[in-house]
Amino acid sequence: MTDLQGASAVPRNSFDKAAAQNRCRTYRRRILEISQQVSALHVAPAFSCTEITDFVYNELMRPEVDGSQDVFIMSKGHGCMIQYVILEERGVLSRADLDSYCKPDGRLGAHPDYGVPGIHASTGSLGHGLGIATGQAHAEKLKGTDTRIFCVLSDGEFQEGSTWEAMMMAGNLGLDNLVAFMDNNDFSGLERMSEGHKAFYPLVAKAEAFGWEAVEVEGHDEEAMFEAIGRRKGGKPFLMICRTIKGKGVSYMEHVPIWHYRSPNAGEYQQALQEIEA
Ligand SMILES: Cc1ncc(C[n+]2csc(CCOP(=O)(O)OP(=O)(O)O)c2C)c(N)n1
Repeated sequence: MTDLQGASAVPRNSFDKAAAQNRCRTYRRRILEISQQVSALHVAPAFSCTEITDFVYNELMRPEVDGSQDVFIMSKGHGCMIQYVILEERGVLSRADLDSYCKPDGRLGAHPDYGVPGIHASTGSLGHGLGIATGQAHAEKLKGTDTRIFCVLSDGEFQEGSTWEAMMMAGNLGLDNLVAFMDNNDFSGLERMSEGHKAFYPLVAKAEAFGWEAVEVEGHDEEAMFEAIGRRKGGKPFLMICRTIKGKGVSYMEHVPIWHYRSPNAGEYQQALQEIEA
Protein backbone atom coordinates (compact mmCIF):
# COMPACT_ATOMS: atom_id res chain seq x y z
CA MET A 1 0.00 0.00 0.00
CA THR A 2 1.50 3.34 -0.98
CA ASP A 3 1.58 5.62 2.03
CA LEU A 4 0.37 9.12 1.32
CA GLN A 5 1.41 10.28 4.81
CA GLY A 6 -1.54 12.28 5.96
CA ALA A 7 -3.46 11.59 2.82
CA SER A 8 -3.14 7.88 3.37
CA ALA A 9 -4.85 4.86 1.86
CA VAL A 10 -4.27 4.78 -1.86
CA PRO A 11 -6.81 2.18 -3.00
CA ARG A 12 -4.20 -0.12 -4.56
CA ASN A 13 -0.49 -0.75 -4.31
CA SER A 14 0.35 -1.04 -8.00
CA PHE A 15 -0.48 1.12 -10.95
CA ASP A 16 -2.35 -0.19 -14.00
CA LYS A 17 -1.11 2.03 -16.82
CA ALA A 18 -3.24 0.48 -19.57
CA ALA A 19 -6.42 0.88 -17.51
CA ALA A 20 -5.67 4.55 -16.87
CA GLN A 21 -4.93 5.18 -20.55
CA ASN A 22 -8.18 3.48 -21.54
CA ARG A 23 -10.19 5.55 -19.10
CA CYS A 24 -8.61 8.78 -20.36
CA ARG A 25 -9.33 7.82 -23.98
CA THR A 26 -12.97 7.22 -23.08
CA TYR A 27 -13.18 10.49 -21.17
CA ARG A 28 -11.69 12.51 -24.02
CA ARG A 29 -14.14 10.93 -26.49
CA ARG A 30 -17.10 11.79 -24.27
CA ILE A 31 -15.87 15.35 -23.73
CA LEU A 32 -15.71 15.84 -27.50
CA GLU A 33 -19.20 14.37 -27.81
CA ILE A 34 -20.84 16.67 -25.27
CA SER A 35 -18.95 19.72 -26.48
CA GLN A 36 -20.27 19.13 -30.01
CA GLN A 37 -23.87 19.28 -28.87
CA VAL A 38 -23.55 22.97 -28.07
CA SER A 39 -20.31 24.05 -29.81
CA ALA A 40 -18.77 24.39 -26.38
CA LEU A 41 -15.41 25.97 -25.77
CA HIS A 42 -12.89 24.67 -23.16
CA VAL A 43 -12.14 21.26 -24.68
CA ALA A 44 -8.38 21.96 -24.62
CA PRO A 45 -8.34 23.01 -20.94
CA ALA A 46 -10.15 19.76 -20.05
CA PHE A 47 -7.73 17.65 -22.11
CA SER A 48 -4.84 19.35 -20.31
CA CYS A 49 -5.97 17.99 -16.93
CA THR A 50 -7.57 14.70 -18.05
CA GLU A 51 -4.84 12.47 -16.56
CA ILE A 52 -4.59 14.59 -13.40
CA THR A 53 -8.32 14.38 -12.75
CA ASP A 54 -8.47 10.68 -13.59
CA PHE A 55 -5.56 10.13 -11.20
CA VAL A 56 -7.33 11.90 -8.35
CA TYR A 57 -10.69 10.19 -8.83
CA ASN A 58 -9.54 6.73 -9.76
CA GLU A 59 -6.26 6.34 -7.86
CA LEU A 60 -6.53 8.57 -4.80
CA MET A 61 -10.11 9.26 -3.76
CA ARG A 62 -11.73 6.68 -1.53
CA PRO A 63 -15.33 5.56 -1.82
CA GLU A 64 -17.80 6.99 0.65
CA VAL A 65 -17.54 5.49 4.15
CA ASP A 66 -20.22 6.28 6.75
CA GLY A 67 -21.34 9.39 4.87
CA SER A 68 -17.80 10.76 4.74
CA GLN A 69 -15.94 11.05 1.47
CA ASP A 70 -12.83 12.69 0.08
CA VAL A 71 -13.49 15.96 -1.72
CA PHE A 72 -12.50 17.11 -5.21
CA ILE A 73 -12.42 20.78 -6.15
CA MET A 74 -11.83 21.82 -9.75
CA SER A 75 -10.39 25.26 -9.12
CA LYS A 76 -9.81 25.86 -12.86
CA GLY A 77 -13.57 25.66 -13.27
CA HIS A 78 -13.45 25.97 -17.06
CA GLY A 79 -11.83 22.48 -17.13
CA CYS A 80 -14.94 20.92 -15.59
CA MET A 81 -15.96 18.74 -18.55
CA ILE A 82 -13.44 16.15 -17.38
CA GLN A 83 -15.04 16.17 -13.93
CA TYR A 84 -18.53 15.85 -15.43
CA VAL A 85 -17.63 12.81 -17.55
CA ILE A 86 -16.03 11.06 -14.58
CA LEU A 87 -19.07 11.80 -12.42
CA GLU A 88 -21.25 10.41 -15.22
CA GLU A 89 -19.20 7.23 -15.36
CA ARG A 90 -19.67 6.85 -11.60
CA GLY A 91 -23.43 7.35 -11.80
CA VAL A 92 -23.29 10.56 -9.77
CA LEU A 93 -24.48 12.48 -12.84
CA SER A 94 -26.78 10.96 -15.46
CA ARG A 95 -26.40 10.63 -19.20
CA ALA A 96 -29.29 13.09 -19.52
CA ASP A 97 -27.34 15.58 -17.39
CA LEU A 98 -24.38 15.44 -19.73
CA ASP A 99 -26.52 15.45 -22.83
CA SER A 100 -27.97 18.75 -21.64
CA TYR A 101 -24.56 20.27 -20.87
CA CYS A 102 -24.70 24.04 -21.37
CA LYS A 103 -28.30 23.88 -22.58
CA PRO A 104 -30.99 26.13 -21.07
CA ASP A 105 -32.86 23.22 -19.48
CA GLY A 106 -29.71 21.45 -18.21
CA ARG A 107 -28.09 21.66 -14.80
CA LEU A 108 -24.46 21.50 -15.95
CA GLY A 109 -22.95 24.83 -16.89
CA ALA A 110 -19.60 25.69 -18.45
CA HIS A 111 -18.27 26.05 -14.90
CA PRO A 112 -19.11 23.88 -11.88
CA ASP A 113 -21.92 24.95 -9.56
CA TYR A 114 -22.08 23.98 -5.90
CA GLY A 115 -25.23 21.93 -5.28
CA VAL A 116 -24.92 19.83 -8.43
CA PRO A 117 -24.20 16.24 -7.29
CA GLY A 118 -20.46 15.68 -6.90
CA ILE A 119 -19.61 19.38 -7.08
CA HIS A 120 -18.20 20.75 -3.81
CA ALA A 121 -17.48 24.32 -4.86
CA SER A 122 -18.62 26.86 -7.43
CA THR A 123 -15.57 27.87 -9.43
CA GLY A 124 -14.84 29.60 -12.71
CA SER A 125 -13.71 32.87 -11.27
CA LEU A 126 -10.06 31.87 -11.19
CA GLY A 127 -8.07 31.89 -7.98
CA HIS A 128 -10.69 30.83 -5.45
CA GLY A 129 -10.58 27.03 -5.44
CA LEU A 130 -7.46 26.64 -3.33
CA GLY A 131 -8.85 29.00 -0.67
CA ILE A 132 -12.04 26.94 -0.50
CA ALA A 133 -10.01 23.71 -0.39
CA THR A 134 -7.79 25.11 2.38
CA GLY A 135 -10.82 26.13 4.45
CA GLN A 136 -12.38 22.73 4.04
CA ALA A 137 -9.14 20.91 4.84
CA HIS A 138 -8.82 23.00 8.02
CA ALA A 139 -12.46 22.29 8.95
CA GLU A 140 -11.91 18.56 8.52
CA LYS A 141 -8.88 18.76 10.82
CA LEU A 142 -10.94 20.63 13.44
CA LYS A 143 -13.67 18.00 13.19
CA GLY A 144 -11.09 15.23 13.51
CA THR A 145 -12.06 13.42 10.30
CA ASP A 146 -9.62 11.78 7.91
CA THR A 147 -11.31 13.35 4.87
CA ARG A 148 -8.81 14.53 2.28
CA ILE A 149 -9.25 17.46 -0.04
CA PHE A 150 -7.93 17.34 -3.60
CA CYS A 151 -7.73 20.50 -5.69
CA VAL A 152 -6.77 21.02 -9.34
CA LEU A 153 -5.50 24.49 -10.26
CA SER A 154 -4.20 26.02 -13.46
CA ASP A 155 -0.82 27.73 -13.67
CA GLY A 156 -2.73 30.88 -14.63
CA GLU A 157 -4.43 30.87 -11.23
CA PHE A 158 -1.09 31.59 -9.64
CA GLN A 159 -1.43 35.12 -11.02
CA GLU A 160 -4.15 35.60 -8.39
CA GLY A 161 -3.08 36.84 -4.96
CA SER A 162 -5.83 34.74 -3.39
CA THR A 163 -4.06 31.57 -4.52
CA TRP A 164 -0.89 32.64 -2.71
CA GLU A 165 -2.89 33.56 0.41
CA ALA A 166 -4.27 30.04 0.42
CA MET A 167 -0.80 28.59 -0.16
CA MET A 168 0.46 30.52 2.87
CA MET A 169 -2.50 29.62 5.08
CA ALA A 170 -2.36 25.91 4.22
CA GLY A 171 1.39 25.94 4.90
CA ASN A 172 0.91 27.79 8.20
CA LEU A 173 -1.69 25.27 9.30
CA GLY A 174 0.33 22.25 8.13
CA LEU A 175 -2.70 20.86 6.30
CA ASP A 176 -1.38 17.45 5.30
CA ASN A 177 -4.91 16.44 4.27
CA LEU A 178 -4.71 18.85 1.33
CA VAL A 179 -3.26 17.68 -1.98
CA ALA A 180 -3.16 20.14 -4.87
CA PHE A 181 -2.24 19.66 -8.52
CA MET A 182 -1.00 22.46 -10.74
CA ASP A 183 -1.98 21.90 -14.38
CA ASN A 184 1.15 23.59 -15.65
CA ASN A 185 0.50 23.80 -19.39
CA ASP A 186 2.29 27.16 -19.66
CA PHE A 187 -0.70 28.91 -21.24
CA SER A 188 -2.95 31.39 -19.53
CA GLY A 189 -5.49 32.46 -22.11
CA LEU A 190 -3.45 33.52 -25.13
CA GLU A 191 -0.28 34.22 -23.17
CA ARG A 192 2.57 31.94 -22.11
CA MET A 193 3.41 32.06 -18.41
CA SER A 194 7.09 31.45 -19.26
CA GLU A 195 7.14 34.58 -21.42
CA GLY A 196 4.86 36.99 -19.56
CA HIS A 197 5.39 35.89 -15.96
CA LYS A 198 9.04 35.04 -15.44
CA ALA A 199 8.84 35.71 -11.69
CA PHE A 200 6.48 32.72 -11.45
CA TYR A 201 9.56 30.45 -11.28
CA PRO A 202 11.11 28.46 -9.66
CA LEU A 203 7.95 26.60 -8.72
CA VAL A 204 9.05 23.86 -6.34
CA ALA A 205 11.21 26.25 -4.31
CA LYS A 206 8.38 28.77 -4.09
CA ALA A 207 5.88 26.19 -2.86
CA GLU A 208 8.39 24.94 -0.32
CA ALA A 209 8.98 28.48 0.90
CA PHE A 210 5.22 28.69 1.55
CA GLY A 211 5.37 25.61 3.79
CA TRP A 212 4.37 22.95 1.26
CA GLU A 213 6.00 19.77 0.09
CA ALA A 214 6.21 19.95 -3.71
CA VAL A 215 7.32 17.85 -6.66
CA GLU A 216 7.33 18.34 -10.42
CA VAL A 217 6.23 15.52 -12.75
CA GLU A 218 4.99 14.83 -16.27
CA GLY A 219 1.27 15.56 -16.03
CA HIS A 220 0.12 13.06 -18.65
CA ASP A 221 2.05 10.19 -17.05
CA GLU A 222 -0.05 8.82 -14.21
CA GLU A 223 2.55 6.24 -13.32
CA ALA A 224 5.00 9.08 -12.61
CA MET A 225 2.35 10.79 -10.47
CA PHE A 226 1.67 7.56 -8.61
CA GLU A 227 5.37 7.12 -7.84
CA ALA A 228 5.79 10.78 -6.88
CA ILE A 229 2.97 10.74 -4.37
CA GLY A 230 4.29 7.47 -2.99
CA ARG A 231 7.53 9.28 -2.09
CA ARG A 232 5.68 11.92 -0.13
CA LYS A 233 7.33 12.72 3.21
CA GLY A 234 4.17 14.10 4.83
CA GLY A 235 3.26 16.56 7.56
CA LYS A 236 2.60 19.39 5.08
CA PRO A 237 0.17 20.17 2.26
CA PHE A 238 1.36 18.58 -0.95
CA LEU A 239 1.60 20.22 -4.38
CA MET A 240 2.18 18.21 -7.51
CA ILE A 241 3.32 20.50 -10.30
CA CYS A 242 2.29 18.67 -13.46
CA ARG A 243 3.91 19.54 -16.79
CA THR A 244 1.01 19.30 -19.22
CA ILE A 245 0.05 20.10 -22.80
CA LYS A 246 -3.04 22.15 -23.40
CA GLY A 247 -5.26 20.20 -25.81
CA LYS A 248 -3.32 16.98 -25.17
CA GLY A 249 -4.29 14.15 -27.52
CA VAL A 250 -5.43 16.19 -30.53
CA SER A 251 -2.56 17.38 -32.74
CA TYR A 252 -4.14 20.59 -33.98
CA MET A 253 -5.10 21.65 -30.44
CA GLU A 254 -1.81 20.94 -28.68
CA HIS A 255 -0.01 24.16 -27.68
CA VAL A 256 -2.37 26.22 -29.90
CA PRO A 257 -3.98 28.79 -27.59
CA ILE A 258 -7.04 29.57 -29.71
CA TRP A 259 -8.36 26.11 -28.75
CA HIS A 260 -9.10 27.50 -25.32
CA TYR A 261 -11.97 29.32 -27.04
CA ARG A 262 -12.85 27.34 -30.18
CA SER A 263 -15.07 24.32 -30.62
CA PRO A 264 -14.14 21.77 -33.32
CA ASN A 265 -16.25 21.90 -36.49
CA ALA A 266 -17.59 18.63 -37.96
CA GLY A 267 -14.36 17.75 -39.82
CA GLU A 268 -12.14 18.70 -36.88
CA TYR A 269 -14.36 16.64 -34.59
CA GLN A 270 -13.89 13.51 -36.73
CA GLN A 271 -10.13 14.05 -36.84
CA ALA A 272 -10.01 14.51 -33.06
CA LEU A 273 -11.92 11.25 -32.53
CA GLN A 274 -9.54 9.38 -34.82
CA GLU A 275 -6.46 10.73 -33.09
CA ILE A 276 -7.78 9.87 -29.66
CA GLU A 277 -8.53 6.29 -30.72
CA ALA A 278 -5.09 5.87 -32.37
C1 LIG B 1 -10.57 35.91 -12.01
C2 LIG B 1 -10.71 35.56 -13.47
N1 LIG B 1 -10.09 36.32 -14.39
C3 LIG B 1 -10.21 36.03 -15.71
C4 LIG B 1 -10.96 34.96 -16.12
C5 LIG B 1 -11.12 34.65 -17.60
N2 LIG B 1 -10.38 33.46 -17.95
C6 LIG B 1 -10.99 32.27 -18.15
S1 LIG B 1 -9.91 31.04 -18.45
C7 LIG B 1 -8.59 32.11 -18.39
C8 LIG B 1 -7.16 31.70 -18.54
C9 LIG B 1 -6.95 30.26 -18.75
O1 LIG B 1 -5.61 29.90 -18.45
P1 LIG B 1 -5.32 29.04 -17.18
O2 LIG B 1 -6.05 29.62 -16.02
O3 LIG B 1 -3.87 28.87 -17.04
O4 LIG B 1 -6.03 27.66 -17.50
P2 LIG B 1 -5.71 26.55 -18.57
O5 LIG B 1 -4.53 26.99 -19.40
O6 LIG B 1 -5.39 25.33 -17.79
O7 LIG B 1 -6.95 26.40 -19.37
C10 LIG B 1 -9.01 33.40 -18.11
C11 LIG B 1 -8.09 34.57 -17.99
C12 LIG B 1 -11.60 34.19 -15.12
N3 LIG B 1 -12.34 33.11 -15.42
N4 LIG B 1 -11.45 34.50 -13.80
